[in-house]
Amino acid sequence: MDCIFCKIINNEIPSKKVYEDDTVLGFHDIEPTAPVHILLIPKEHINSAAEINEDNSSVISHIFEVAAKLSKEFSVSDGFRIVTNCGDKAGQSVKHLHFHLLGGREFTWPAG
Ligand code: DGP
Repeated sequence: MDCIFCKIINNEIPSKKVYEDDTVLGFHDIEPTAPVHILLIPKEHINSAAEINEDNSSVISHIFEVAAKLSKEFSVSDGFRIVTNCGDKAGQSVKHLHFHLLGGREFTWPAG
């Protein structure tokens, strides 16, 4: 499968990793939109949030545990946003489930 994030997981493409364990990888986004912009991905290839199900969902809670830990490490725990774009209409450009952990600036709501 020609997936850029699977290649990052397999070290075929370099990335600036900030977290790694058996099931989750965290690395800096190549096009940051905030002072802290980390991508958290399951190592298992899941196309998007639309494909989370009872067989693969345990990694999602783990990703949120990692996000909370990283928010403290990167000193943004007092205000951060976690975003997953799902599908073309929502602007998902990489078809491997990922959560943007954004912090270090003010955020408006509702998001555009
Ligand atoms: P989305 O638009 O929600 O699918 O977000 C995809 C993000 O992935 C986007 O913010 C840019 C980032 N990205 C794409 N290719 C690479 C890459 O090769 N390395 C890194 N670190 N980030 C990437």
